[in-house]
Amino acid sequence: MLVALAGGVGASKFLRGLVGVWDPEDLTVIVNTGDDIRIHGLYVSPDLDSVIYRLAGVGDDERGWGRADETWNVLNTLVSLGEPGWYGLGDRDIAAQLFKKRLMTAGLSLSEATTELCKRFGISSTIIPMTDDIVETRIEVALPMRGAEEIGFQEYWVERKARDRVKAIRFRGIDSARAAPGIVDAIRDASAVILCPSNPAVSISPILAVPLIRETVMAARCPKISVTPIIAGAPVLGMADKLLPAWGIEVSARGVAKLYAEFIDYFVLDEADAIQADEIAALGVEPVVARTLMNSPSAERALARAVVDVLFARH
Ligand code: FO1
Repeated sequence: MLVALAGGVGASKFLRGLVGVWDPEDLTVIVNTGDDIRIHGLYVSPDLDSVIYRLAGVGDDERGWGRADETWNVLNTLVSLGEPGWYGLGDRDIAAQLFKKRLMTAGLSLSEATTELCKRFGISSTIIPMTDDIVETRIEVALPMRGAEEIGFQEYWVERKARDRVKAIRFRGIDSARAAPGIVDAIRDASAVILCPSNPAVSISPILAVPLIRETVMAARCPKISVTPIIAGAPVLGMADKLLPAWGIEVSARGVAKLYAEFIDYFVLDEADAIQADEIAALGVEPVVARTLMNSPSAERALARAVVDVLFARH
């Protein structure tokens, strides 16, 4: 069993590649929920949805998030009623949110509702939110004329387009968050753990900050590998460059490798950063140079193949 720790867009592309070269039923994906947002009376888990939609083959590849062939009638109507329109929930997406809301109102936990959603979408991998408890990624920003203020992650990322200077990142509720059912056993039984190419500060770190998940990953004896989300000093997707410095992490493959060096065995860096391989090796982590830009389904598969080869050809 492979276990992958995942954020949203980058992870979902890598995972689509992975299920092309690895038995999907032999894969458990643990997904960040710190980005979750309550809006229009719905509980939206963008990272979970990105993974589900992409693995189900219904994700939008151009935007990266949400569903393909989307229409926006519900959101436009809400806006005409004076409701906020900054968060782009399309009609098809809202249908899935309504289904999830019905399940959760009936008493299912987020992880149970996710299992049901995956079943309906025909996904054979196991997808588990990191916790069923509420954890919120909060960003302390310096706002013009208002000084320091803490805002929600989606407010920072989507509404304010990451334009504010980030002073701190906090995961509210993390200390008491319990790993969702199935996670600890999956990591204990894993033949390898993969850290997907996701934002280290707000996608992978919240997962590893759930106390029991961190403990179990650290104690797991299987090989652990991380795939860089940074190529040539810039995030492939998103705005990680705005968030990493708030944690004193250099925006580079080397910077991300350093963050995980304590527990990973391998770090996959891009060919463009091959020059950093020696420094990564000096951290006690084996560097693996590969093409990491996932600009086509075949590139996603090739990257996943490179990861699987490292994990199983060398052990
Ligand atoms: N990202 C945006 O940049 N703008 C949006 O309007 C937006 C809407 C949205 C709706 C559903 C969903 O599942 C994801 C959505 N995202 C949007 C992406 C998402 O909020 C972030 O990219 C992730 O949280 C970062 O991992």
